[in-house]
Amino acid sequence: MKALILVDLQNDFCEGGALEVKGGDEIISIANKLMDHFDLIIATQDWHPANHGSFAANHYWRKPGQVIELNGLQQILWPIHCVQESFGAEFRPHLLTEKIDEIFQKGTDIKIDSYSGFFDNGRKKSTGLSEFLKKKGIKDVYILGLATDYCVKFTALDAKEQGFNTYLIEDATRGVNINENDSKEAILEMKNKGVSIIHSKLFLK
Ligand code: VGL
Ligand code: ZN
Repeated sequence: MKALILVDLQNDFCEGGALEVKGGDEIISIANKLMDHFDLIIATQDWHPANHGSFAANHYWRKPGQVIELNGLQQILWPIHCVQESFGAEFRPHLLTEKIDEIFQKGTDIKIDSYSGFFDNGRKKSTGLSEFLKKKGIKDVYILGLATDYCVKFTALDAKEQGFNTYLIEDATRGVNINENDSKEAILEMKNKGVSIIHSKLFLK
């Protein structure tokens, strides 16, 4: 059984969003076409309270891009994004959300960020995604979405670590690239840790 995980296909990561990822919108139509080829469709949703500790605006004199210590972990500060119930946190309007079987929200605890769809960044709390996939008999997990160098990467690494055959659909991901090569390095790291890097044309003829 194969699952497709759509990582954070939300307005704030697409064109005009608060944490806009270049080319983010190009992924939506690929995701729409791919969904029919899988047994189970999962979406993750970055879902922060307005006072979340990853927002630069919630710290004195801090700007996006700076790194602080948040509860003992290194934390990159971001612009305010994906605030619960806001337009920015909604899925991109042309995403065919009726095909999504289950949504896993993350980043809800103000004291800790959560890039992976499986665990928070301190790996203390599980979202329940791993157990959910196992209960559904899923062995193969395919991942696409935003952003390659953060949420996609950590979701893929955790999927592999949880024992799933893990595939990254590379042409259906885009990165933040604070440093020019971040996405390239993220893909290399996933590959080195056993994630298979594939292209959507494997499914779409
Ligand atoms: C993400 C930064 C902050 C992501 C989420 O979806 O990759 N990046 N929150
Ligand atoms: Zn976030």
